[in-house]
Formats: sequence, C-alpha cells, structure tokens
Amino acid sequence: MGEHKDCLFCSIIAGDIPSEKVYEDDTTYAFKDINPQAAVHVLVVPREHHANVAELAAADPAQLAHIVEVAQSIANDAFHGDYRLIFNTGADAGQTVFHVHAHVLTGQTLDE
Ligand code: IU
Repeated sequence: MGEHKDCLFCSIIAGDIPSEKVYEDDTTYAFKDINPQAAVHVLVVPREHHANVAELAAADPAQLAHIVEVAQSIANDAFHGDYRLIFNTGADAGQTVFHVHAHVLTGQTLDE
C-alpha cells in the first residue's frame, strides 16, 4: 500500500517518470502502454500499491470494480464498448511490473 520505492508504476503515478495519461481520478490512473499490442492499449492502475490483482481483490474489491468501470469507459470512448481486459498475475504468466495493472485492449476488432 502507499507509494513503493523502486516501483515503476508508483513513479509513473507520482509523475516522476513521464507517461501519456488517458484518465485519472482520486484513486486510479490510466496511461498508454509503451509497447502497444492493439490500436488502443491502456494500462489502468490503482494509485495504491498492490502487487497483483488477487491482492487487490482481497484488500479493496471496490477499487477492482472501479478499474473495470474505467476500462469500460475507455472502450466506450475509443471504440464501441468492446475490449479485452488482462491481468497478468505472476512472473510465469508474464507479469513484469509488480504493481497491479489492467491491460485494456480495444480500438480494433481483436481476432484471437
Ligand atoms: P505486464 O503484465 O507486467 O507484463 O505488463 C507490463 C506492461 O508495462 C507491458 O505491457 C509494458 O509494455 C508496459 N510498460 C510501460 O507501459 N511503460 C514502461 O515504462 C515499462 C513497461 I518498463
């Protein structure tokens, strides 16, 4: 919880590392992924540090629900409301940044 030293996404949220902001509110920040995998690829993160989605769900389920709301809103604005929501959880599932983040993929038809 709080801001974690040496956490890339805590530094992005704090503004110490630049990012292309898509949305923000009191609890949540969303920015463009630097290596997009779709026409629109946004990462939605809670300002509070939680390592992964399971820890977030246990600690603050309303925040997890809010991340889904933000994802929906991004997809409504960028496309017609359809999107893919991915939480890589654990290194062997491809998680490389251990501050929970939702990948929102939208802006195009996703074939696979
Ligand atoms: P992952 O689920 O932990 O693998 O996702 C990390 C994502 O963070 C990945 O898609 C990177 O392209 C993205 N990212 C970023 O947007 N900005 C950065 O400075 C770094 C990674 I490092």
